[in-house]
This record gives sequence, C-alpha cells and structure tokens, in this order.
Amino acid sequence: MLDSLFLSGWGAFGMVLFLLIPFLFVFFYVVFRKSFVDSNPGTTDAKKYVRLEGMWIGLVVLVFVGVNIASIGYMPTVSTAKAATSGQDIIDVNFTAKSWVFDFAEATIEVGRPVRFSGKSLDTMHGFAVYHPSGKVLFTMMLMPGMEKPTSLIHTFTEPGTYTVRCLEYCGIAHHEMRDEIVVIKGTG
Ligand SMILES: [Cu+2]
Repeated sequence: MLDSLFLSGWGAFGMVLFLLIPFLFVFFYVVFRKSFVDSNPGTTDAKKYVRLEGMWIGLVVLVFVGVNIASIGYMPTVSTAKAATSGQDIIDVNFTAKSWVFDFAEATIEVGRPVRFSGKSLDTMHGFAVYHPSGKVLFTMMLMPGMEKPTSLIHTFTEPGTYTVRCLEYCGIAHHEMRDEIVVIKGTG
C-alpha cells in the first residue's frame, strides 16, 4: 500500500518531516519559554533525572541491539552463507560484465530455488543490481576487475516475472545503457 510513496521519494520526505517536526516543536517551545516566560537560570535538580536518563539509554541500546539481531539475517552476506550451507539445490548463474554489457551463461531460474549469481568484470568496475518488475532494487553487488574468484551472492526469487539488471557503478559514457533482463519462471515442483 505504501509502495507508491516510497517509490516516488515522497515517503522519505514525509519520514524526515515526521521525525523533525516534534523536535522543532520542543526546540521552539524551549526558546519561547527562555525568552519570554522565564529567562532565569533553571532550578531543576539534575540528580532527580539520573535514573530516567539511565532508563532512556537502556531503552535506546535495547532497541538498537534488537533491530540489529532481527535484521541481520536479511544482510546479503548472511543470507548467502545460510543458503550455501542449507543443502538446497542451488541454480548457478554465471555472468561477466564489461563496458557496457552483461553476458549470462544459459540458465533457467525458478521461483523458490536459491540462485547463485557469480560474476566477473572483464574491464573496469561494474555494478550488478537486480530490480523487481515493480522497480524495487532486490540486491546489488560490486564487480571489481582483476579478481581471481567471481563475486557471488545467493538470492531466492519469490515471484515469477521479468527482472531488470542494471549496472550501478558509473563505468563510462554508456553506463546508463548497461542493462539486461532475467526471466524467472514458476517452479516445476
Ligand atoms: Cu556502469
């Protein structure tokens, strides 16, 4: 439902406003009070708030650690390592990148089966980003030239369709033309 917001950029803008406005209110409230209502030095005993401060820091640490633990599995390096050791049947998709084309080895990509994309750059720095048909970036990797081993990542597609591949590292005059497509079909079993 919120996708259109976040695809247009208005979502990010709205989020910034949402996060900033409360702070602006507090800021102007303090400025207003200190300017017009009571400009004397504060008489609050700071020691009274030590416990509250400790609780607040504890909450921030808890949220930080919690969010990290909950989301670490979604990091490409972690999910790739998990998929590689899961014993599932992995589809290998090997490719090369050079200015300004990708060259894929023949492979059938099915929904629900992990796909190992392994790529090498033959000339300069290139990117390899896969976009969902709706325009969302699913994952991206960077291909450095002169690497002995290919750069690889395992991704499992959940929907059939035509996915777009784009280079996301500026690689010269026709960088914007460096794109290709991957077709993901429904699984046979
Ligand atoms: Cu490029």
